[in-house]
Amino acid sequence: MTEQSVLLDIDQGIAKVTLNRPKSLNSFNVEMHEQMRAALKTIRNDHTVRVMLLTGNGRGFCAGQDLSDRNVKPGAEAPDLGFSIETYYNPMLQAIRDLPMPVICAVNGVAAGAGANIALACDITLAARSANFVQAFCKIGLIPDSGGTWTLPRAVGMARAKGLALLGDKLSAEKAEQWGMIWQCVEDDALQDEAMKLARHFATQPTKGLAMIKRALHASADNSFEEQVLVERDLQRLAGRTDDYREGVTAFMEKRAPEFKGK
Ligand code: T3D
Repeated sequence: MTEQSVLLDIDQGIAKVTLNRPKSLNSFNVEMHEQMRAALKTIRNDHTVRVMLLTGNGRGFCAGQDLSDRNVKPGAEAPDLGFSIETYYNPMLQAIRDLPMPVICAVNGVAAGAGANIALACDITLAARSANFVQAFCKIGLIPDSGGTWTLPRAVGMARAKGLALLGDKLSAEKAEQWGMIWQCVEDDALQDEAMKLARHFATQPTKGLAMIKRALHASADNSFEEQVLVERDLQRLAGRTDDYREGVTAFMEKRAPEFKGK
């Protein structure tokens, strides 16, 4: 039996997704894209899931597109990379971004090309101290995709985004944390435990409220202050109708820990 390229394990509200093509540093071929799409759909439709945790198997997190899947021999017709982006990468990034729950990424090793930008598209990104981030696209004549040209300048500012994208140098996990590109750099042997600890925390939190926090922050990227406070009004109205809001206030008044159900 062939090994699955994407492993999905759902347990106690936590959906753990492991990229599993370690020999090619978990780079994406079509089969892996299809398995990732199916995993994201399962997570979206499973109402027991309250947090997703994404990581990689082996010494890398993800090296982006599997370059051995591209025929660039002399005389071969140029591949339509726009088709690949439109069919696979963009829907994957959009699906991750739109998940109505926190998405944690545990970057266990090198994150290159689309792999780097997938990590940056997650909500809370932890990275092992030995991991690094590489906007490798410029080294093969491409441009950063998977949302990188949007995410990077917003995360680190234009000067650093240009440096990373135009030079394609490795950025250490430590510097990525210092630059505000990721949430936290942790010791290698603590990464999976720390990520799971966070996942367990989120699995007990007011999931609908957290999903609305994501929506509000995403919306803020292109809104004026005046527009954004209207988004806040609308989402707060919805948040105020959740069972978890009721439980949060009741628990506070009764001086006890809340028991959120994600509803
Ligand atoms: O095509 C489209 O659909 C458009 C969309 C594009 C999205 C993209 O992601 S484009 C960018 C593609 N990715 C890259 O350009 C990164 C290529 N990889 C590297 O630059 C380096 O491998 C790393 C910096 C990631 C890691 O370097 P290092 O020295 O730690 O490892 P290595 O020795 O280079 O790689 C280890 C193995 O993984 C090696 O195989 P081998 O020799 O042991 O059999 C290497 O060939 C393989 N590997 C690494 N990256 C890829 C890959 N195989 C296929 N595709 C890869 N992207």
